[in-house]
Amino acid sequence: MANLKRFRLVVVLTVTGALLSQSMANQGSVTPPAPYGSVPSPRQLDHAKLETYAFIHFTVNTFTDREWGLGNEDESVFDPSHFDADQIVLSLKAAGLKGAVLTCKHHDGFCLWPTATTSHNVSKSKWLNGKGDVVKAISDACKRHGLKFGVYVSPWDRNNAKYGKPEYVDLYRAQVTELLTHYGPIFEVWHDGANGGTGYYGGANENRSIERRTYYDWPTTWDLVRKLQPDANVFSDIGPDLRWVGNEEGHAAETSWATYDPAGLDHDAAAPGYSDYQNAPEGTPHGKQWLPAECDVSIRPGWFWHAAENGRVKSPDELFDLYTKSVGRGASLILNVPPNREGRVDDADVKSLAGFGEVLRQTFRHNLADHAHLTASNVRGNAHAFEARALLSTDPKRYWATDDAVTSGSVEIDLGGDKSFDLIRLREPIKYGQRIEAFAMDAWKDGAWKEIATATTIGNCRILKLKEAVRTSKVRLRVEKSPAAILLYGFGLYQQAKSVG
Ligand code: FUL
Repeated sequence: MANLKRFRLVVVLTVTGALLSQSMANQGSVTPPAPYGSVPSPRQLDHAKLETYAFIHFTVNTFTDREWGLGNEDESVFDPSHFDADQIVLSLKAAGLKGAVLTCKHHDGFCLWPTATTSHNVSKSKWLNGKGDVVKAISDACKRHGLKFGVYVSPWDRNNAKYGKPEYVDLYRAQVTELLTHYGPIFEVWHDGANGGTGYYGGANENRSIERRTYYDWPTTWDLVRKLQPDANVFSDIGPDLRWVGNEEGHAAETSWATYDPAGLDHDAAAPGYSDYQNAPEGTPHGKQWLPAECDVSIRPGWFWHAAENGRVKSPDELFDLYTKSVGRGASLILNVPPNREGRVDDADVKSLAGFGEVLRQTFRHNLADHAHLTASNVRGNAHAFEARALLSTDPKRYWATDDAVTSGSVEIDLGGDKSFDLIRLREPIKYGQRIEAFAMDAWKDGAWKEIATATTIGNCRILKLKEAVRTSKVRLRVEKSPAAILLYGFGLYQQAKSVG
């Protein structure tokens, strides 16, 4: 009798235990993975969701046909004949760009807003009899059309008499303060690295070099940005939120880490305009600082509008190619679109932007793997929450994950019939850091697996462009190297849409 009771107890306990662990697994109460290494701040995480946004280069250079103004331009030269902020912003929106960063002040020192810091500004121009404010017009149009707004404010000022003296740094901060307090939420503050040289400097017409490491005392300016616009991401050669990718051609490196530990030119501390940017394209593998790359490029050869470049606007296919080499390598893309002398975006640029937007929308509209059946070599705690199917999720909160001890593995994706694709996309939920160092894709061909692509990093987004379209009923993702558990989502197979025109 006693034995029978014990037997019953064991059966009850075992069954309850099994049910409990099954329901735990189903509810996903298996320990979630711990973050790995350096992770993004909440503001960096938000920024990573944007992927593409615009640059707007517009100032006296538009009217003088220069790339770098000298600083001696008469304010009256700034006189757009049909300025239309809505037309500008809507042309960006058609390309799917999520924000716009305006050159509020370029190196020539002319301010596109009626600043109190210098008379070299838009209020002294002929445009709208000096009553206009380009910063207000563009930021308001961005609000109207649902784009974020950001400011480029050049530290180098070839007009200002104080440039090179300590007082100029206070004046620069006063300009930053005006821009960050009068125009609503700012998503990005752009500090370029061009620093010092010849200029007008209030009539001195001389060469002024500055001590790049110390002159601007950048940490104080960044503290000011944090105080005035805590959600804004600060861009410079070395961050603190976004790093320059090291070229102005709009692409990140094949291997691209969001982590980056910048060094100065003499192995000392780095500063904007004083960094050894050799490693900026790749970043620092498993580095200490989360500092993702931003890829800057212009839709035309120059940053500013030049009539001579009207026939050299990048096509939708060229823009899509840059997209796969920037966003598709885990970075963000800031695409410059310079308004012309009318104060509008030229027809050719408008057409190309719309074409690019259309290619993007059509290409990623339909994931050919959406209804696939997925089987993984390992699922974290066998939990529903981390199952193979979560690889298809488009929400970073749901992802396929392996057990902590499992740092390589594969997922078979049965497409349930033949599908043709030439693009493969996948993502790491970067909230938990960037991990993957090597992975490959196979396709089922004539009864065996055949490798169709290999790559290194993934990060926020990886897009693999195949040399030619692959037609198959089954693909396999193989993660070959990761320093910690594998976490992936956003897997998709796509066929690049044809651009019209
Ligand atoms: C650089 C500047 O010198 C160029 O004129 C342009 O504004 C580019 C985006 O940044 O530092």
